[in-house]
Amino acid sequence: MSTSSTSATERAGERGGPNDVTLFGHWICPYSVRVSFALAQREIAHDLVDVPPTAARPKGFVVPEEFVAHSPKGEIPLVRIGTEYRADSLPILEWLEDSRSASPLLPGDAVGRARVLERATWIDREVFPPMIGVYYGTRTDAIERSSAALTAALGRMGQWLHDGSWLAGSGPTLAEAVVVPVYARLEGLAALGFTGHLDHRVADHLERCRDLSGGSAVWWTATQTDEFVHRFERYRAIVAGSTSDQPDE
Ligand SMILES: N[C@@H](CCC(=O)N[C@@H](CS)C(=O)NCC(=O)O)C(=O)O
Repeated sequence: MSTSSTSATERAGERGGPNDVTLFGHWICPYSVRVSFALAQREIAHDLVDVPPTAARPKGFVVPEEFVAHSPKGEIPLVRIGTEYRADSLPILEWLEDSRSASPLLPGDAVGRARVLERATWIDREVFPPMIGVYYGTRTDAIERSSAALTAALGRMGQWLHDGSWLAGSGPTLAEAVVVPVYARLEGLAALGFTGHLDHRVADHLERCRDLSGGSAVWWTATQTDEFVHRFERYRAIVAGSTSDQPDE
């Protein structure tokens, strides 16, 4: 994903106004990528303040004071609109929907909205844990179990694509925002032990997502995939050489 940010002069609004939007995030964080996808897909001009996850911070990285002051758990993503802040990707995505009417990722009707949010939450609960299990896995059997669970979860998600091109409506929605970070790192996951084959509906959906403006804004380059893979290979090597099983974050 691009780490570029719009400059203050490109922003539609004045500092502190409703069009003054800043994302504190990082390309390697899948939760942050959900928000970047939504911002790009909806063409919401914003500043990006790069805050790598703790484990990915370069030596001497100084965490911005504004981030420390407003992120309740010290987690990315954090978004500021005007003078208000929100943390946690799913609440941020809903908040962005409520803050802007153009190019919505949530339907206007209550039933459609509930369906999108239910599916977005399902992906968060069922797809993300096995995905994280693949790259944080340090033992072959655990990685294989996570890989199988991720394949099964993506397969169940694929059933929503029986009747259409998108997960929860006639066009892309927040359900796509939530799953795109999984798709964008799939090659990296394969290098780290994900062996599943995608159902053809899911594979086609992945291609459609990549072609969206939001998708192309966050899709990983080969360099980003390599950095992700090397980071977790190093992590596995460290765990294999130590007595502790704990990640360093
Ligand atoms: N539930 C949160 C999870 C966010 C999260 O886990 N972010 C990680 C990075 S991917 C983080 O900031 N961890 C704290 C750290 O690295 O210090 C969300 O959906 O936004």
